[in-house]
This record gives sequence, C-alpha cells and structure tokens, in this order.
Amino acid sequence: MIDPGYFITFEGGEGAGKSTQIRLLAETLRAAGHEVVVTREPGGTPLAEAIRGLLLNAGDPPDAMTQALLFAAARHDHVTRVIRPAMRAGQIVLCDRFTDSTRAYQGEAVAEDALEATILLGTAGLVPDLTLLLDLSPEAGLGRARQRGAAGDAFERADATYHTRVRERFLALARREPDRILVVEADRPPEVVAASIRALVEAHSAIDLAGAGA
Ligand code: T5A
Repeated sequence: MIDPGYFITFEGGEGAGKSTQIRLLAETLRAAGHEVVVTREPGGTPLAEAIRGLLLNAGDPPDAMTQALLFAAARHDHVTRVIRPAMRAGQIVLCDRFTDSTRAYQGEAVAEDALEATILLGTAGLVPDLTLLLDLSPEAGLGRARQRGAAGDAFERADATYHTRVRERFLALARREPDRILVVEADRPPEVVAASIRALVEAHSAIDLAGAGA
C-alpha cells in the first residue's frame, strides 16, 4: 500500500542550514494547511536520541561499521515509531538527515554493499520522496556551527579534508539520483535559500504551498 503522506529529507554538511530551512519550510507548509512532522537523525525517538548521545559525544569514536550499525538501529526505531505512522496518517515528514548522511559520512570507510545492507535494514525499504541537499563549503559550514559557541561533536572535530570528501560524496549521490536529490546552493541568506526550497518543492512534488492545504 502506498502511504498518503510525503517524506522530505534535508542533507548536507555541518552548519549548512538544515535545521533553519526545515523550520522555515514547516511554517510555510502549516500556513498552507498541511500537517507537518519535524524530526531528525540520529534521533526522533527516546531510544534513537540515546544512541545519538552515544555517537556524537564519544570521546573515542567507534569505527565506521559500528557507527553504521548504530545509525541503522536508531533509524529503524525512528522509521517504525514516527516516520511510517505519520506518513500513513497523511502527514508531511521533514527529517534533518537520513540515509544519505550514512552514505556520505560512513561511506568513507565502509564498503558500499555492506553499507547498503545496513541502510536497508534500518529503513525497512523506506526511501525519501524528495531530498534537499544544502551544499556549502565545509569551511563556511563549520564556521557557522562554531559561531554558535558549541564545542563541536565527534563528527565536527574530524579534519577539514574529511569534510571536503563528505561534501563530494553528497554531490556524487545527487548526480546518481537527480530525480530524488536536489542540490540547493546554501551560501546565500536564509530567506533566499528558503525561497529556492519552496520553488523546488512546488516543482517536484504534488504538495500545494499556496493555501488550500491537503
Ligand atoms: N551522521 C548523521 C552520520 O555520520 N551518519 C548518519 O547516518 C547521520 C544521520 C549529526 C552528526 O551525525 C553525523 C553527521 C553529523 O556530523 P547534527 O547535529 O544533526 O549532527 O548535524 P549538523 O549538521 O552538525 O547540525 P547543525 O545544527 O550544526 O547544522 P544545520 O542544521 O545544517 O544548520 P543550522 O540551521 O543549525 O545553522 C547553523 C548556524 O548557521 C546559521 C544558523 O543561524 C546557525 O547559527 N545559519 C546561517 N548563517 C548564514 N546564512 C545562512 N543561510 C544560514 N543558515 C543557518
């Protein structure tokens, strides 16, 4: 059975503006009368948030395969308890990071077939209807994240060349799946990025942003 809801994921490097843009798109969608669920990965359920704490606060981070398995466990709980039920109820789900983050980050060190196996287990086959990839140089993104004054999680502390390769893997994924993954130039003021995203959602989905609602 096809779920009546719609699933949009936001991807990109650290500090690319995903949370900001999700908040703005959620406001637009709610103003148009849609029911919207905003969630994030890793996280979205108490168990998955606990796994997030383990992964992001690890003083001695586990290897990439262990990370992929933990992300998959968190994701399975998130998909089965939050995302699928919302989609069955006809809601629009906006998720901050999902499977493409696993491909871009853990893809550095885990072979593709093994990684895709963990992704399939974690999602139980759920694929986003649309993915907005906020593209920004790692220098700009990490600078924004650090401006907030946070010490930085285990991934943010990785070296700059790692973040450059993460960006390249995200862009390669967009080239591989151009119908699902749309690249958004994120090095512009938030309201300009938000207008681009509204235009892309209108052009690539059946979601009505004009007002009448679902
Ligand atoms: N991870 C995750 C994996 O390795 N594998 C996986 O499978 C998954 C799911 C999660 C970490 O886990 C890794 C990747 C990550 O390293 P996170 O907290 O979700 O960490 O990810 P971050 O990208 O680090 O989150 P941030 O909150 O730092 O970035 P956002 O959400 O992209 O950015 P946002 O909106 O919070 O903005 C950051 C700052 O920039 C400003 C904002 O006001 C804010 O201060 N800003 C702008 N400034 C100028 N111009 C704009 N257009 C701006 N937009 C926002």
